[in-house]
Amino acid sequence: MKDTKQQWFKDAKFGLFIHWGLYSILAGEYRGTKTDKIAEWIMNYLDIPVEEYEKLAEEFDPTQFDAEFIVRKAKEWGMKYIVFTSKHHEGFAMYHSKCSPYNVVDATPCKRDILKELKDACDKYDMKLGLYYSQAQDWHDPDGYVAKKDNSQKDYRAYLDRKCLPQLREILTEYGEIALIWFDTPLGTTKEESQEMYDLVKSLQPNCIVSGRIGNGLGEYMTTADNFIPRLPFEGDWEAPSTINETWGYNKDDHNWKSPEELIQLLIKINSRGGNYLLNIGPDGKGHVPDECMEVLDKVGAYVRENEEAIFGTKRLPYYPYDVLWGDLTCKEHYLYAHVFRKVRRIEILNINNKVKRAYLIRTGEELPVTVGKSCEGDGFIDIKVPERLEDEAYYCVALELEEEMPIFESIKE
Ligand code: FHN
Repeated sequence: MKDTKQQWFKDAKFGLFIHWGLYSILAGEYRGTKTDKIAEWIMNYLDIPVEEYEKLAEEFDPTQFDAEFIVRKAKEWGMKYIVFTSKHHEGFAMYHSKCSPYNVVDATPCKRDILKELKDACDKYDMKLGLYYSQAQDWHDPDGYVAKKDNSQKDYRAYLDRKCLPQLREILTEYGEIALIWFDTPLGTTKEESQEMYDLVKSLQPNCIVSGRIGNGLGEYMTTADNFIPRLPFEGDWEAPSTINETWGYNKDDHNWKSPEELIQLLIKINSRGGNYLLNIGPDGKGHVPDECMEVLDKVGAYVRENEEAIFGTKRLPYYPYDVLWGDLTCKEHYLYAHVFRKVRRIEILNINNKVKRAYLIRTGEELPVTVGKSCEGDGFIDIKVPERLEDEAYYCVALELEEEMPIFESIKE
């Protein structure tokens, strides 16, 4: 079972992923050819030569990027941490790297250390900052791995010594406390090499969490596959990295935004199964986050803020033998939370054996009538009467204060 040993991560439940790099300038299209794949992979999928791709740096001038604005928004949306791409597979460092001139200060006209701006804003607003770092894939360094291509002539060790390990050292020594390093796509990295990276992180910042995708089973929490939710409550610390549309990096043609309702349901489903939801935004080349994306997140944030006690700090729900048709459940200590996603007149929780002290609508604190009993078949149930004025509403949450510490669910009898 994976254990980060960091209480903040176990409690966090909701985080913001930011994919931002030179690919954001291309926005899914290069010289008239569009990619129908994830936009940050455009260099790879469209076979853009390094000498051409790297020229994008000369255009990088993100006049609309405002780190404080993004951090304030993440706070407002109820998120507890941010993970930012310090270097994605393209190999471009979004901070002032001393070991590679291919970075946002030395190679661009803007000369802004984006990571520093973000870290300062996070410190100002008391937000945890984690850093994505593509450890194995580096499409700019001649010896970095490139997925889907021939890597047989690469001197991976030379790349590790020349770029990967020194850059990890930089991001962990030059920017204060880093909450976690989000490794990704280890490809051919050996167990010894992953261990070396792990040891380096821990020697520089012992409390910095190492993500699951360092590879070779060494991460301190499980990172699910992209947009993947385990079917059942999953033990240990884990996180589901997810997109709001269909891409991570900005693609001007991808308007397939999930609705606020879908995102709220996904968040609660992940939380009820014991995980954190790491939800991505992809600013454009100027640093602007698409308006539709912000609008969706504002609505998700309103639900999260209003019902924070039913999200932040919740624990994995004990195995529950069926899907609740009106919504979903989360729990912590003496509380069970009923997140109502459909219009209903009663909220029934079946196959449960707890005594309930009281039920209240989190939004207002108003107590609601609750009955606890046994069905004719002898199964325990809890039944809450929804006030008439709420019968035409959905997306609210009712808290149940229980006498016992955790909900006690019965398994379904034959
Ligand atoms: O290849 C990357 C992809 O671009 C993106 O960063 C995601 C985020 O989880 N990780 C990899 C694919 O799983």
